[in-house]
Amino acid sequence: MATPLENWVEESARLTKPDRIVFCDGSEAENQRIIAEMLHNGDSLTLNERTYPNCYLHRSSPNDVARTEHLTFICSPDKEDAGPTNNWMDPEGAKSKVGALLDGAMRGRTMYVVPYIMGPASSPISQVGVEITDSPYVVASMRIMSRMGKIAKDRLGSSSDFVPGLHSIGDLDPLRRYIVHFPQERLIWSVGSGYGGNALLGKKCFALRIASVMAREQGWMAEHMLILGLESPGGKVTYMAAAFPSSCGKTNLAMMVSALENLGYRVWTVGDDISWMKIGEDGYLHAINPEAGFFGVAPGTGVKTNPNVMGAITRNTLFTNVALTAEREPWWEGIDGAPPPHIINWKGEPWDSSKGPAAHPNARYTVPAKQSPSISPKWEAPEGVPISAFIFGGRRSRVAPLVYESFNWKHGVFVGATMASETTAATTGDVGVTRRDPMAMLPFCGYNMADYFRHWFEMGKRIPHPPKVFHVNWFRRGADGKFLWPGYGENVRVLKWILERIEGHGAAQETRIGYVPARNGLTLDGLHISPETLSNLLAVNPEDWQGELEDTKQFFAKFGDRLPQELLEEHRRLAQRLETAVSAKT
Ligand code: SAT
Ligand code: MN
Repeated sequence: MATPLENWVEESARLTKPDRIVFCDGSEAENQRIIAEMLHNGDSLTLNERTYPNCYLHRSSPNDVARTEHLTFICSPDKEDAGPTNNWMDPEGAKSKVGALLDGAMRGRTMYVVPYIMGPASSPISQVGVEITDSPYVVASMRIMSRMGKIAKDRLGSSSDFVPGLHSIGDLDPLRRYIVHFPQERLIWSVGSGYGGNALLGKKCFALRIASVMAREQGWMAEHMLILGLESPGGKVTYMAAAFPSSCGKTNLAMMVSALENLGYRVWTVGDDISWMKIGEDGYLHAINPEAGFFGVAPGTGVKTNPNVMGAITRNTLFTNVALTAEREPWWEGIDGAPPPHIINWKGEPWDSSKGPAAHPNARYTVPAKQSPSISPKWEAPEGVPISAFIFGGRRSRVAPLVYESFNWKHGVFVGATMASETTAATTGDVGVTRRDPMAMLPFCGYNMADYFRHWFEMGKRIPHPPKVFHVNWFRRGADGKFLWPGYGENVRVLKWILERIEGHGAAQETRIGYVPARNGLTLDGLHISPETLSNLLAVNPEDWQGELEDTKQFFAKFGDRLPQELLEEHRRLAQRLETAVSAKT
């Protein structure tokens, strides 16, 4: 009898009509064939074999360089279940509309069947997915980003317990591009894009949108969070998970070289983008990183900002839309040093600075996680790592202080639900516009976010030792428009304070919005920062927060009656605290 996987492959082949079908085993020999196919297609090339062994540059179509949120849909039978923050199509309508684009889409092409595990192969928290794709670049990327091939096929056996994802690059025309999710069937269809989160279906589509639905049903959490371990003097490691929107420094924070290494503080990387968490027998939330690689933003990455990744990406790495030097090495803005002569830009054209950036602002590297010198010895622990803190954050030029701690879990959920950030190049659209992005999940929650907030409150009741909840902002600017905080490796000073708060001895000062570090709360040895800058960094300006209150009120109103009352209560409490602050001043 045919297995559920075989049936689905046959059904997909009947629809997309490929010339041939290849079942991927994940072997090195197969990888070489896939790479040969990429090179043959003419959109990829081999990098300097001496300095960048087994590294390749892939150039995407210039109209296909980032996730396209406006073309991403949640197809639940009831529109209300997708909620006001998601695009919705009814499942049947989506099947016929997107089905028509997939019909015959693989004619003349090879269909690759890519079984993969999200999470360590032996972890009970891990899940199996299968992606069908006609893009060899996607196959090569999935091999880095997940445990792909035989290992996944073996775990699946003849079971129907996998998330199917059908992907075709179609004709790459944005007018015929759709990324659609069927949460009820746990099915993903994607057509018309070969880029990142649109095409590597294990990542945002499965590990966040579909998994968030599964997590709510089954009592766990699928979050857009990095996972790091902070080692303190004596060798104890405390794990924290942090949610920032795309391209706000999750990878750099997770892989940081600590500025306080001489004091015994060091950061270990468990994951840089996604966290799946279940309540462990010890009463803590245990997190695994479902991914096996990092799909990080290249521009701005250099020896100063992320030395660990710079050491990792010199081998077995796939670069996308970076520039190329005459030495056939990858290049981008923010990599160390002045641009060498004769650069070829991300579109493959000779470059000079009059032509805009040489690398696309959303250019990426795809690198196996295990190549990072900072990788945690626990990164593949089947039971995951116990999480002591959640850290929310975003890019805010104003308003949000460097760090603050919420009063309790309920307030912490409010802090996450009211998060906002200035938009980046990770998604198409305007850059630098402040938007509400609750828990950094706005583009990634597979169901109504009102229900998602409810799920957070429910989890809070069920976790015996819930993480403490913090908010950080590395991006606050002074009156001169310059960043107030140096960021990168110096961020460990904030992590150290968070650790001390977890342990119950960090010096803090209560403000209207939560606790901020007391005057001498942050360890600032070796950092030149004036007392005035520090007080600007930590300032809570009641007038600014009045504006936040108004904005979050409007945001919450979108959800109508479905919004948990707890959020409105927290909103009222904050309003009251701010009112006393404003009237005390006048
Ligand atoms: O393109 S991805 O969605 O994988 C990257 C990101 O937006 O975080
Ligand atoms: Mn992300």
